[in-house]
Amino acid sequence: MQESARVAIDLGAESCRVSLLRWKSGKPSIEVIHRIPNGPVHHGNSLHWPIETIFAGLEDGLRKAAEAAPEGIASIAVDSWGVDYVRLAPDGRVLGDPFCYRDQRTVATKEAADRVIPPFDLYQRTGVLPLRINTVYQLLADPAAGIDAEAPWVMMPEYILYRLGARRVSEYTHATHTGLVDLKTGNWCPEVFKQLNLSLEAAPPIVRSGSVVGRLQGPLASLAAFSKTELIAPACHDTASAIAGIPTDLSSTAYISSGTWSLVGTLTTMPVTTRAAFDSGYVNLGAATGDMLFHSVINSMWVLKQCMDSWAVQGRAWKIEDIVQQAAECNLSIGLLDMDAETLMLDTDMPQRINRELVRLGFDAIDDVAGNEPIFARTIFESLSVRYAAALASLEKMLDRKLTGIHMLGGANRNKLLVRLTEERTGLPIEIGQTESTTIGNLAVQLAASESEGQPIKPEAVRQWARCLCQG
Ligand code: LRH
Repeated sequence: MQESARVAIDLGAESCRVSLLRWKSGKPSIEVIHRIPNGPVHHGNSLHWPIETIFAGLEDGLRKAAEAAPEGIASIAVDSWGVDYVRLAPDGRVLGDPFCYRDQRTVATKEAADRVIPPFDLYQRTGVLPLRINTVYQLLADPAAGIDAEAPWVMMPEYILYRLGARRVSEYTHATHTGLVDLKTGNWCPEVFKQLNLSLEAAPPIVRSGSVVGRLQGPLASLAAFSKTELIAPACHDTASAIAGIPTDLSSTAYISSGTWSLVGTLTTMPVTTRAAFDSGYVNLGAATGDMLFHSVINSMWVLKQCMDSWAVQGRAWKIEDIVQQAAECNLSIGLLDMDAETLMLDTDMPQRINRELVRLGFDAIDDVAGNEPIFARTIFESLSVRYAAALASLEKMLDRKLTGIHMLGGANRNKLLVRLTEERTGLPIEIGQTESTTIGNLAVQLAASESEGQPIKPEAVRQWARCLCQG
């Protein structure tokens, strides 16, 4: 009998993908069967995710997958960017489009929370750097937006699973990014909920990566390929999935997962919550395989994508490959940006934001006219590589460990210029990993979960499946 297929859904801030794994003569073949463009949308002054459009697109993708896999689909798992969530009405429907983490509503709630729990205290308890985008500050902002603070919530990928028929859960790796999980117990931290006056009852129960959380239900379940389909919580945080998709040992290697954000760090066996780690901007997040992701969260391709969107509106559209190539050729270095600047995290008018930042830092502004776009791109890549190098230098110091190389994955892998600049600035060789490492990690966890028969997934099993899928 032919082995069953599997589906990995990866929600990205720029595109959502439905990928299908099939087995051909015992060899894996993974195909992105459907892609839905994505991006935050404005509702008046606030920024949201178009959840119904996303879900309808995913249903189309699942129908395509069912058609392409007559052998049957054993499981579906969903991951996404971290921190965003959906609030539910008593009948299980969504209470409006979920907020996007970039919305500015959390500026005030973070300041208020910091007055109740000093950021370093919260860091020591949860391992999470108090980033404005974190779920904790968003939950606190809901009442001001007229949202019932007692309404149950569920993170985005777990919501998609829930809507497909799963129970409401919060997967461990993803839960750790909320800023509400106790490092010691791996469960919600009741003291933090209490101190911040957040409802613990509204939070879903935490489950391990690789938990079977239900069976596909609803109209799609009537399709033959979906007659026995389980719903699995993979590492629902996409970065944790991407790291689970790396088949090699990371003990002396750093990772850079580069996309809308760049995550620069390594795996650690124990959390590191020293003052130095806090000051260097390092977070401790759950990994699918039991250890911790210890990395810096750096604003990244968002800045270029926002510039490109704004140029496109003015009839100056660029393809990413072309702008990267021309940026590599233009040797003009105008200045270096502080990639952590709050203004570069926001949307709209990015070229002007960049120029204001350059001037603030004592550099010349770049004339925002046709032909100068590669100079903007070059400035962003130069600044990113400098930021990567600084993050890795502090990592070596904190862990007292010499790094021997960098494993780079994600969209920017196609960006030879950024790879070259990073090698130059860090002095470390870069091994280019899989562009779709998140999908590989998602599928590897599904496969490990299916053979673990309800027991916790084994790290070696995840690595073995990742190796198998990478070779396919
Ligand atoms: C990358 C990512 C990252 C988070 C950010 C919100 O997609 O999940 O790990 O910090 O989105």
